[in-house]
Amino acid sequence: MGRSTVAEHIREQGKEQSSEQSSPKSAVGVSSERLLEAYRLMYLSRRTDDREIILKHQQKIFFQISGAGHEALLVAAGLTLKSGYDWFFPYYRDRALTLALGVTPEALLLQAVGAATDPASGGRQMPSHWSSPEHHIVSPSSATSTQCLHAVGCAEAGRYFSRHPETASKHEGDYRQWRDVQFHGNEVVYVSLGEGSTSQGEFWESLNTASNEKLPVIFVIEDNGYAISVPVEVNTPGGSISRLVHNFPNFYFAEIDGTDIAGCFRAFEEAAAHCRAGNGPAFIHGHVIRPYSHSLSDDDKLYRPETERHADALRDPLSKTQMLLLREGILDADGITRLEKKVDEEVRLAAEHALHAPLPAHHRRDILRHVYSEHYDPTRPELQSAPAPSSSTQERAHERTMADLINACLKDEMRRDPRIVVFGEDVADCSREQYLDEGLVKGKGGVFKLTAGLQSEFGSDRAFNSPLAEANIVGRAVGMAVRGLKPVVEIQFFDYIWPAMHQLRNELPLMRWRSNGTWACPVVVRVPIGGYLTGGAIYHSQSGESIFTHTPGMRVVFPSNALDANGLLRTAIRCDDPVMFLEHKHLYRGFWGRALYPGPDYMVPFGKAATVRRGTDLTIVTYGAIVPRAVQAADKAHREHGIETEILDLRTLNPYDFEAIAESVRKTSKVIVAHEDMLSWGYGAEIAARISDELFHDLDAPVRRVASMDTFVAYQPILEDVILPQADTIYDAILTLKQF
Ligand SMILES: Cc1ncc(C[n+]2csc(CCOP(=O)(O)OP(=O)(O)O)c2C)c(N)n1
Ligand SMILES: [Mg+2]
Repeated sequence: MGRSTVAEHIREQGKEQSSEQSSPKSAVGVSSERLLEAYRLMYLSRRTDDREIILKHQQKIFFQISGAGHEALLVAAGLTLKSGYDWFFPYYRDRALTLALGVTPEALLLQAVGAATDPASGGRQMPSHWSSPEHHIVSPSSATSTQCLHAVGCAEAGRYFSRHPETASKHEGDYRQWRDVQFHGNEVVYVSLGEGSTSQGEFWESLNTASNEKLPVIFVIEDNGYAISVPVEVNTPGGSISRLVHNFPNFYFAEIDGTDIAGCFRAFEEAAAHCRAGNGPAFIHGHVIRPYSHSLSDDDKLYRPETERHADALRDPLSKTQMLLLREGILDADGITRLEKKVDEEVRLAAEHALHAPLPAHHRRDILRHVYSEHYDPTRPELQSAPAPSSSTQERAHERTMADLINACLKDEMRRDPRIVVFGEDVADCSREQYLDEGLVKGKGGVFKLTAGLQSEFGSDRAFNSPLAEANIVGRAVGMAVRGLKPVVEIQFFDYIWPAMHQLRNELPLMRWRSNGTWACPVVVRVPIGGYLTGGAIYHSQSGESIFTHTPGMRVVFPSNALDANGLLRTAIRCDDPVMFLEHKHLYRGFWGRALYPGPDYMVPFGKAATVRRGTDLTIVTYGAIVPRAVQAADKAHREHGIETEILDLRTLNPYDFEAIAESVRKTSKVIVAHEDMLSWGYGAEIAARISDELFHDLDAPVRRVASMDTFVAYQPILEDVILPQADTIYDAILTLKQF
């Protein structure tokens, strides 16, 4: 085939990938067709960036960050890996990757203008936040490195479905109904980040698990020498991330010139072969350039001298690849001009379409769409079922604790739904399975034993220990849930939830909204919370639920008794949203609120308060461990003063039952909002504000709050007693309020 005929052939083929096997290799070991296609995509990527830059200067788009200088590495990745088969967690420089996978320039520009028809986010995310279910590109956040753990979880899910293919089938009546599970035994997962972002702990946490589990993840480090203005040696000791990681077992490693297209193809082919063969993960460290500033909000002349920028320009992958085409005789100057003109026109048309695209509707209803699932409504009253205790007299003879009934619910649901996986710190019975098999040990099953027996019954594929790293737990769960698994993970103590905060605030609850409903990760995060432990002290007694009720997209559940815990956990597991399931440690094994096992299908809907005590004089709105204390206080106030107190147990904090609150307040005209967490900026502040706002005319007294002091929980019990609200604190509040 002559030069221009090759070019025409490629142009005819559009984005179609050429068959590497059947085409003769050029001198650099890559076929002419593939090199030509690579150049077309690289040029397309650069021109799309350039077009966005013009549009930004014209104020027709609102942000721009380019992929310039990274194109060779990314086109090689996109043409080597399989679109819609492998999985992709790219970062913002990966424009060329997405184009190579088949995303159109128009789709990218639709995001830049924030169009309603932006397929990645419907105008919700900045440009360069790629997402496309069709191409298996999963919606990212802007946070550097959180995607690494998602990639790991995604690879684990692929392996799980390959080992248990029967679990992929749909199931009516729970979140599975809306999950199309796809998997291939030899799929790989791509994840990329900049060299600066390798400083983040979550990157290292992801290497840890990928290595340990021999997962087919290709980590791509796009090393352009700078993180905004911070040079590589500030982020990376010694300046080479390759040197730092090379002791991780099971990896394929390649450190390459990421501006040399042929070398990039070789590295990705070898990496993919290593991963597909099940040998473990791969790590490709590509040295690239950043010819433009970090973004259009940055000016690199402020921190990079002309000499350095000039040296970079000499390595521009576009000119290098163009030279290669000429040198190899694949295309002559005219051919290049023709190809580039065609791409220019394609980009011009794409921009024109994008600029005429409809803008998103900005009604409240539309804006709130996809904060939560539209499929499964966990507040449906029909979910409330009657408990169906066993008819055996032996079973009926003893009521079970909250700990027992949470454990029972986990077992029931794992029997019912083979997609549930449970992991966290110490949750397995015994990681060294042989000790269990040989009957040498009984097994642990959680520091509070809530997951006892799960590994023994369901196997180590479904109940296992995580490393001691909370972000690792939640981040992997996100990646698994995106693929259709149902992770029910445990954070050992609420006090240690903070390392996972990025995942819990910026990833898990946002996936559905930021992708405009195309991706979701309905994970359940179980967390022991709260004090009254006499000796728990600062780091085993904290509350802090309002931080999560202040996070859109996250359901927050806080049961006060065994039966509710059982029914609410079942709803949490079956529903289609992320749920923070808060379990008060002091209620786990107390005598308060024990119940008979209600059967394997007992459910309690979210957003429905329980009236724990009826009364006409005043209302207490509360939840969790304050419920029994409020009952104690109310009983005393009745005994001693004849006061009739109504107590509402909210049971779920988001959503919460304002109707029940309003109904009670209309009856009593006096209300106390009581909780264990600190007073200031606590959960009660919002409830109190809303009551004052919406029920002002029904009130005969100011809304009162009872809560802990604005400090942490001390070790010495006499200090803890003063810091946390007690039954007597509530009793005093009842008497004071009654005087109005
Ligand atoms: C967790 C987090 N911290 C800070 C930022 C702000 N930020 C965005 S990009 C960036 C630099 C990233 O550098 P690098 O990883 O080298 O990627 P590059 O931009 O050079 O491709 C920073 C600090 C962020 N997005 N996320
Ligand atoms: Mg960088």
